[in-house]
Amino acid sequence: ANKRIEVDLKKSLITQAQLEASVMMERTSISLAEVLRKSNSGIIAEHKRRSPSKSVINQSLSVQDVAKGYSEAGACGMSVLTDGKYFGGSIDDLLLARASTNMPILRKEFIIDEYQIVEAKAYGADVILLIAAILRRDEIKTLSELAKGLGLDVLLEVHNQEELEKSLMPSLDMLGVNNRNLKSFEVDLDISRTLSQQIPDDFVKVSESGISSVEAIRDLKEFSYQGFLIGENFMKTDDPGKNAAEFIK
Ligand code: IGP
Repeated sequence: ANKRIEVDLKKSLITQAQLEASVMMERTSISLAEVLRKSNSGIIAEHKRRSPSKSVINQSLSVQDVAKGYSEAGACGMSVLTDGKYFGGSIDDLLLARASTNMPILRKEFIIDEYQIVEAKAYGADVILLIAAILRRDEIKTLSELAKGLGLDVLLEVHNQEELEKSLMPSLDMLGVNNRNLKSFEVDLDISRTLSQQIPDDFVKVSESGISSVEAIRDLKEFSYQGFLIGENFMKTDDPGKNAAEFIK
């Protein structure tokens, strides 16, 4: 289909037809948006080994143990980074997480091609991330409609008003405001506060990145956020599940 994805196809040695024949395609997805609407905590806990802004975060724990820890802590959902280049993840991490928890799982990836969405479903994801900064409006539409057709939830990530305005459409379930500037890596929770009024109420609002205290969450709830995506703060300890539990009780 798309030229940009040919490299990935060769690397994974699996065709879209093979993905579509996977037993996981029959699994009923769990809606993260629904879980967040009903939850008080709103915690989406991320598995993150390393990042461009903070090279090593946690290289020693298995994704299975992290998934079990987050599950036991009572998190609403789990985010699994499958990007290898910048975050040291892989598509197998998604499958291993799926085997270890019943929570809804978000595939955290730079999605630019339909193949990656079929792959997400075939490896057990319930939600995909689409990043407004790297996609045109027509691409967001095509990709989100494909995801909805597969029963997946869509989390659309924005960082400023322009990205938000170009992206709003009914095939999105959640609007994520990334507090981290993807170029400078600077974190500012004011970005969530400022953009909140401009997000229509039909979308579940998620605040992403740089959240490190219960107080910050309490404050963001005042701005009608119902989801809080936290990675580094949980992963930097040797018991991410225990750390997450502190945010949920
Ligand atoms: C988690 P933090 O600061 O809690 O580790 O952030 C998550 O928001 C972050 O990993 C993230 C991300 C992304 C990673 C948000 N959007 C897009 C890769 C791609």
